[in-house]
Amino acid sequence: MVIKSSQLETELKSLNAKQLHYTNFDLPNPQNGEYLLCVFHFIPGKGMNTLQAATEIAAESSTGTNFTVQTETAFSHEMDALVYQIDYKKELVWIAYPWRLFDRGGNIQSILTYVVGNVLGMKQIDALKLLDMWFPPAMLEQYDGPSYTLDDMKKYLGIKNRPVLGTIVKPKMGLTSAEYAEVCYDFWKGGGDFVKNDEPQANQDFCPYDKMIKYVKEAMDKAVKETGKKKVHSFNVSASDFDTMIKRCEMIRKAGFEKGSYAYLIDGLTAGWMAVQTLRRRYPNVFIHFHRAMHGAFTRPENPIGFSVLVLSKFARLAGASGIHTGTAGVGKMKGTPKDDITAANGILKLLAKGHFFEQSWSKIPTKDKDVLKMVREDSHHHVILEDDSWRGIKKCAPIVSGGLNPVLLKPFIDIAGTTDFITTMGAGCHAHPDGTQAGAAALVQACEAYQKKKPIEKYARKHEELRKAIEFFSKPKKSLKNVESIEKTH
Ligand code: CAP
Ligand code: MG
Ligand code: MG
Ligand code: MG
Repeated sequence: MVIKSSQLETELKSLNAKQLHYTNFDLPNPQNGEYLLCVFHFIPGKGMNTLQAATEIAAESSTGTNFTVQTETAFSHEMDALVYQIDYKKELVWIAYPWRLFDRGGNIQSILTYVVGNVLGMKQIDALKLLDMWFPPAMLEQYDGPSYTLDDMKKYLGIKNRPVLGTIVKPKMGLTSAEYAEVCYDFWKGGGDFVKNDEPQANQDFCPYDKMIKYVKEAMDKAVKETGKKKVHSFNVSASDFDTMIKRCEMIRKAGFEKGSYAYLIDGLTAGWMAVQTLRRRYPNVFIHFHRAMHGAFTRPENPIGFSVLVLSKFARLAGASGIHTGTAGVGKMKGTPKDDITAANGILKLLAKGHFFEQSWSKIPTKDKDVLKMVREDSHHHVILEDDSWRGIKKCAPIVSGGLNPVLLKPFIDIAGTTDFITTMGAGCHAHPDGTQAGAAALVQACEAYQKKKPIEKYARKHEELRKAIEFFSKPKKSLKNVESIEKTH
């Protein structure tokens, strides 16, 4: 029996008959497997107290609307979402969603349409931000989760105990297909592992998609031959429609790239979750790279309406993305904090992970199952898990760390993240190097070598020219912003 504060007692008495259907502070065990659990930062709109507003949100995000309707049935009320916990001081509300509400067979779009759908636009709230959620094991089984993982990519590349070192071709747009491929070759020749299309790359007339694929293949073959190392390219397959997306995937597959040497990048928020899940289901042997462009509209810390980086990342893992950008914890150019970005990275890497509020096990871990408990313990030491036991749970999803990083910032980020189990992609951090892309790639490789040898990069740079120049260039204080303002004033 939950001890109810006097404020809660008062608010319970203020509920109308409809609102009373959408609350239950005496749920015997919210984690009994029946419910998807969500916790929101919650501020009621004017004219309503917290519980009144919260039950309105629970209604609209499950079975209800703004009036009781004559067509309700005993069974429809079994599907009511339930407000089951409130922290008035921290302005937090917990809502339990009967997971039979959702489309069967594992559909992320269906969940999002409920829990962060209409409700984000309702008058009854001034703040509604989904901070964390907990998936019951029986629900996890309905969802695909990742298939081709970072472990597979590292095995293909022959990498152990270090991040996959990547870049994004820059300028972001405007290179011809051949110029684009040149940059790929230079990065791979310089020692880099992984090149991605930038998030807007598509079939622009100055860089036709089929030519881009053809020249990248030639660049990759040349670089592999000259370096003796495997390379990967992540192609942006986001498109206007399903058929065009599949056509792009097939063009890549038929261009002669061997399994493991290519990934499919999808702008998961602007292209949509259907695209993400389609790629996962059609191409289980390909790394599905989720770029999160547009996420800031929902996740920025100052946004009162939306969802957290952790929530977005957990949904990406559930949908089966092999990796998703999780931010640089403020080390790079994007807003972010360790609390937001590192919690998200851990939340999608581990088999058992502490979120902002819930501890999520991504596998059925019955208390007596000693194998799985052993795996959980091994997992915390980053051993490869779920390789043979993927039936037991949802495989890992790789943090992809990008946005304003450069070789000087590699170790600072690893120190904050506490893991090297990620892909890093540095755009300007490579191509702005004074000696160009090959030197930029070499500087990144050298910064990683220094980390692995536990040597300060300044010391390691004494014998590594490219790294020395990178430190000089990227450590220079940026031109002060006031010059920019003064230029703007003169226009
Ligand atoms: C990085 C990037 C990535 C952002 C995405 C860009 O380029 O290619 O899209 O990192 O942000 O276009 O800005 P730079 P996030 O390396 O030149 O910054 O990873 O936070 O989703
Ligand atoms: Mg009910
Ligand atoms: Mg409606
Ligand atoms: Mg980009």
